[in-house]
Amino acid sequence: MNIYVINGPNINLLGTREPEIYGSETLDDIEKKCLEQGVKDGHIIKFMQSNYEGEIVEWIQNAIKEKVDAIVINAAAYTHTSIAIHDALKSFSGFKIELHISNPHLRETFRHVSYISPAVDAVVAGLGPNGYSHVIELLNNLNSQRIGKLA
Ligand code: CA2
Repeated sequence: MNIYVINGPNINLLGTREPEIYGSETLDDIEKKCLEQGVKDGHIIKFMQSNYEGEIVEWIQNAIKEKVDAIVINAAAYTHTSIAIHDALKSFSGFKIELHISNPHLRETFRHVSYISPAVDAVVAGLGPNGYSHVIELLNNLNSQRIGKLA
């Protein structure tokens, strides 16, 4: 499969502070593990991070154009605000997984709302930095069965 892993604002700061919430790995460490898992499973993975909402929208549009099979997205704070990313994801017909390192439902109430969840097939949250490679592994089995897909 061809997979885009898209990361939103401030995720480039992973490993620099708040290790009790996000762990101590850097984004480079996470990318490395993710790509290793991808090679093991025979996937082509493009790993991206941006602090700009419009750039994330363009990457999703690019995934549509390039007929990418799956998007894994940690939209970070844009999860809780972005109708633009919601709309772009709705237009992508491949498999979509919303990913969070922490479990936003155990945190401040403003993190309890996700504009991304209604536009994706599945949500994975609270598994720490390892969530990324777990999700890549999961995609092997989930690709052919989009059970419960309402979006
Ligand atoms: O748990 C997640 O993965 C989040 O998407 C992370 C976002 C947060 O806004 C979401 O509610 C949940 C924040 C990412 C910022 O990460 C930092 C890590 C270390 C230092 C500073 C920021």
